[in-house]
Amino acid sequence: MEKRKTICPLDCPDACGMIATLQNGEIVKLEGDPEHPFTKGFLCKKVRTYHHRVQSADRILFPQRRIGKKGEGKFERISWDDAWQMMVDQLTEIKNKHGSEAVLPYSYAGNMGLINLTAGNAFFHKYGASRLMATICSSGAKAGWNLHYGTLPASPPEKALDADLIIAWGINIKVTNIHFMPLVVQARRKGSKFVAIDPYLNSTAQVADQYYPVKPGGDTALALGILKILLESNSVDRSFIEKYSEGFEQIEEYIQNQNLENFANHSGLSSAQIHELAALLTETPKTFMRIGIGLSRNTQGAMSVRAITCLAAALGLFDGRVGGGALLSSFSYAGETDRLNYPSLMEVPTRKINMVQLGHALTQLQPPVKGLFVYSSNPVSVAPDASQVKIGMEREDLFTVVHEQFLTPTARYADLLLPATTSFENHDFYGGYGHFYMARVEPVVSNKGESISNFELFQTLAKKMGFADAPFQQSANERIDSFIESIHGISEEHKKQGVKAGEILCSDLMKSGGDYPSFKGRKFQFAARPKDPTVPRIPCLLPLEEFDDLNLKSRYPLKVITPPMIDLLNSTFGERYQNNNGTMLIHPQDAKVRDIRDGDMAEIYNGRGKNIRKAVISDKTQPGLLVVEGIFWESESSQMTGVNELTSQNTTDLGDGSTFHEARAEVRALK
Ligand SMILES: Nc1nc2c(c(=O)[nH]1)N[C@H]1C(S)=C(S)[C@@H](COP(=O)(O)OP(=O)(O)OC[C@H]3O[C@@H](n4cnc5c(=O)[nH]c(N)nc54)[C@H](O)[C@@H]3O)O[C@H]1N2
Ligand SMILES: Nc1nc2c(c(=O)[nH]1)N[C@H]1C(S)=C(S)[C@@H](COP(=O)(O)OP(=O)(O)OC[C@H]3O[C@@H](n4cnc5c(=O)[nH]c(N)nc54)[C@H](O)[C@@H]3O)O[C@H]1N2
Ligand SMILES: [Mo]
Repeated sequence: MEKRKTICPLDCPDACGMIATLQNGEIVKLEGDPEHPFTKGFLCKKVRTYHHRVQSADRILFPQRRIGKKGEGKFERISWDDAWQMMVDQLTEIKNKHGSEAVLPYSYAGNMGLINLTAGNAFFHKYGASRLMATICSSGAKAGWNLHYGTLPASPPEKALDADLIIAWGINIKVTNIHFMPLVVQARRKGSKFVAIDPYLNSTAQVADQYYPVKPGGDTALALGILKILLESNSVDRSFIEKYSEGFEQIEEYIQNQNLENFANHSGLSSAQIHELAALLTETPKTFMRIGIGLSRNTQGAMSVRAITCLAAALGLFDGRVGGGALLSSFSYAGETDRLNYPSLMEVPTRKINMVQLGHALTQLQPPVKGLFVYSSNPVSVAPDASQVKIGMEREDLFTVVHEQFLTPTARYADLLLPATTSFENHDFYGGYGHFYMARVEPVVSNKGESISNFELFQTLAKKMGFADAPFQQSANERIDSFIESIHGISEEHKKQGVKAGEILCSDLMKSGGDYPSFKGRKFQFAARPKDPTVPRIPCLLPLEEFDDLNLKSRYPLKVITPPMIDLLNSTFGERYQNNNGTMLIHPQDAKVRDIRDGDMAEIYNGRGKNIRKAVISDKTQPGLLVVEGIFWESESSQMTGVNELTSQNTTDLGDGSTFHEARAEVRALK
């Protein structure tokens, strides 16, 4: 039996090395690649059976045209020739009648392969479409981190092996970054402590030595509270601060004028707990912070990342010490993204539309969106304020193309539904955002049915539209080669010789990751210089838009966070759990006053919509906080509601990011 190496395409920090075993041209087994230096031979449960997804009878295998109502999911098969003609006709007509900006491409990270991830950008630049701001995931967190730390590589996760204290701060490692867990296990064998800071006792916090139930949005207060204690006990790292940073005195001045009780109140922890954490950090110079994106998904989320990053720097964790550091995203390589996106094809800069505000874009925006082109994303399920998204998707005057593998809730609204390959059928190049490794892949199996990759879709469509520019003549491999040449992090030798498929490269940037002394003259900026002068230069306490809104609080007293569920990857694999509503964690006190019993079906609702879930009564969550895990597909049993009916189109304080963990709601049992 033949074995071929590939990389998991899913949007996850681990970007696992995989080995596919083939029999008669089909994948019969998927295993972790033991030679992958970070993921070292094991796969998560959901991906171990990914080949069933590749071969599934439910895959979309042919182009189809809608014959039912939008959302109903009724289609008839058409030929690719008819599909191309329909796209060319509609794109031409929309451009002539409404201007090219009336078309909105909507894509995200269903497939993290760089070539397919960015495949539509050249095409839509040439066409002159509106530009989608890729903000749904980490743009708030990254904006916060970059403001103080700069766009430099972060600490490699492997540093945690030598740490005496590892902190999982707003990240559910056992669910969303499982290959970091073996590092934690090994460090603990050598005596390291493991601490989790999270609003609920998630599966990672359950195995921690100590758990701190911070309020959602309370991390800025917590980090600054710790810093206040460190300052008072003279435990900050003055040597790092003097040599490798600027502006610390501004934070110092702010903190001196605040009292610890206030920080404690805003963090949801007691002063004693903050003292305990400060003491632990003071005693443990080898501290590694694994910071999650979760804590940034609120309207002061970039601020939380800012405060934690500044705390890490004040402790000197970026001085290159063994076992010390902090990792949000690895930023492990940088290449010329123009070689993927070709912005030069855009004749005039077109309008930008925030993907977090798709609901607004489809229902309110002027001039209106008339054509929506969705690929590698399932916005009906994943975008916030889903009831608005659906109202928009139902518009009869909106022409919607969806390029998909499965009949997702979004695909049901397509006028034209196109079959997409899986990553196993593609050429591509992958990096990881939780480590420093990269790899190139070749197809493992041939295209199923009449499916085509994102890359082939847009290259062909460009030709059908008469776009003759050079980028549209490239093959996938030519584009990969061109991008590889530009990557900082790939050795000159590799650039010259080329990168072979299946080979796993380590970024050169790993050596300097998290180590300011090696960043030659760059200084950590405690007092940042945000472009927007209304943004504070230092991390400080500011109210949250929805949680701290008193009017909303009186109507919707409960806070809601919506973190990932272990067996789903965002909404991918939703097809495996149809008619499963998922659960809602509710604290016993909140359940009691609402007469909700364990196992009841409950309706969580607010002014935007509702979601029906099975109640799990548990003190793993705090009083006043509902934890709603997982983006299950809208289904009959959930009365066609999804978790994102509850979430808002509000954005983060910086980076225009999503605020999935800041909604207010009320809940009642469905009896
Ligand atoms: N199994 C699985 N793995 C995944 C995903 C998935 O859906 N399923 N999604 C992938 C993607 S796209 C991403 S971006 C990553 C995201 O992975 P993470 O970086 O882990 O981010 P989140 O999952 O949003 O949230 C992580 C934790 O943050 C907590 N949290 C929420 N609000 C706050 C807060 O204000 N403060 C603190 N301290 N904690 C808070 C949540 O309770 C949750 O436990 O995971 C990837 N991996
Ligand atoms: N409530 C709530 N909502 C969230 C989050 C949350 O924590 N809570 N997390 C948010 C985050 S972090 C993210 S990153 C977004 C993710 O949002 P999306 O990027 O939309 O992620 P998925 O839900 O995984 O949907 C990806 C779709 O792409 C399809 N696909 C996969 N590969 C390909 C391909 O090569 N070509 C094409 N055409 N299609 C392909 C898959 O079948 C799948 O349906 O969701 C966000 N939404
Ligand atoms: Mo994400």
